[in-house]
Amino acid sequence: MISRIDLRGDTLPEGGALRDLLPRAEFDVEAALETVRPICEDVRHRGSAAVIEWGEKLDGVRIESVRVPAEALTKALQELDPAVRAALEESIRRARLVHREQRRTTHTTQVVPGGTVTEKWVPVERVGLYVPGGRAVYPSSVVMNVVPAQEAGVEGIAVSSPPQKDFGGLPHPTILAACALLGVDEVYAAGGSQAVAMFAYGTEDCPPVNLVTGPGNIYVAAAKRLLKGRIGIDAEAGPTEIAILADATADPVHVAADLISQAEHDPMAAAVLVTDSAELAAATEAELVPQVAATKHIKDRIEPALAGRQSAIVLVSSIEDGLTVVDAYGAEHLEIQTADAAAVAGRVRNAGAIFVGPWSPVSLGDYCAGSNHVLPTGGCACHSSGLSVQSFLRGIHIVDYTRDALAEVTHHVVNLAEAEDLPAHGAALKARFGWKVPQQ
Ligand code: HSO
Ligand code: ZN
Repeated sequence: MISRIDLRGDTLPEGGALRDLLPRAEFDVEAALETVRPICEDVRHRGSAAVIEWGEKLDGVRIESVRVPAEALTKALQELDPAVRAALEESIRRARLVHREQRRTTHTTQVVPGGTVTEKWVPVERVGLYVPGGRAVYPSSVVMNVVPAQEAGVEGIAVSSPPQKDFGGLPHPTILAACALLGVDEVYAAGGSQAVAMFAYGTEDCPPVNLVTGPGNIYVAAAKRLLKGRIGIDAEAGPTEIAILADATADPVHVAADLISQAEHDPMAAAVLVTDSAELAAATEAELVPQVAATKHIKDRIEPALAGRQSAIVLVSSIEDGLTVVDAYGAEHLEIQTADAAAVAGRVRNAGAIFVGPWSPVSLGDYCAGSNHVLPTGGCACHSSGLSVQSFLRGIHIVDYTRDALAEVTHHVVNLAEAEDLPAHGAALKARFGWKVPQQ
């Protein structure tokens, strides 16, 4: 059901060579560019009519209007199951606690007497938050996108999610209810690349945005890549990944359940166990059989995800080597289920989010830990972070020098400008001092 990679024995290869030994699916965004280019162009030129037509073709439902009417949001909230409402409210409350603390404060550095640089944090004016609605619907992703945007102080927040055949072409009602709970009233029934293009170019219904965030399928990722520059993007999210670094102290029942939990997302989802315990590896394999058999999405997602080349049990000689492996892999989610888990977690360099010990499963983080679940996939954790308040802010430097402070540094600027063969740069300072370099 899940393959094995045995890295015990010789010393581990370095960097790229190690990465090549580790399991990872192809996520060929480049190939999807050709598919999404005409769709984005069409939305650019024909606006909402194109969004509606592509929705009809790709989501199988024709809608009257792309903007979700306010009454639909109110109705969805009224009809929301009270238990789901309570859970969403708790998820929002916890996420706010964490994200509120990510706010940045304006900071002024006095570089020299009379010369200051202030860094001012300014929220992006208008953002488009994408919430997927294909294989599964993700009201939890509404929370994970909207809360950091709100805590950052973004004024214009628009959400888009694919129109659903079973709900008269509206996005899923739980998504609408989550928007209503969060006070977001600008919601669109658009999915895939047409939604990203709508946000980027704007239509008669949806003014253009500055930044698009949120997970999505390969077409959403391709549209983000295509339109990046015109809009800012958070990341090109690929299929979900869980890696678990575990030793003999881990419970195979938990390990198997957690691997399955993320395999449930997608046949391309990755589940990777890295362990120095052959016993735990064998026990987890054995445990996967009955647990997988009892799942709801066994054939379409869980079995293919676990059997795919992106998933494996990786055997290592020691937890030390395990740390090298998980760093090379750079998982979206990394669980540490070892003795002294907090200390081991403290040594991890590359991961989207780290879940410490037996009582912090990834599913907790997916919904109610307070952490964000929009995280870097595909190894991007070595250079990127998950969604946060910071994703919605820009730091602007404000430079303020007096005459004396400028005079004092002019010779340095002039010399550097000469060194770059850009004398007019130096002249811009000399012009202020009678075309001379002021005396030191
Ligand atoms: N594990 C997904 C998020 C999610 N799980 C939403 C359940 N719902 C990517 O972090
Ligand atoms: Zn999940």
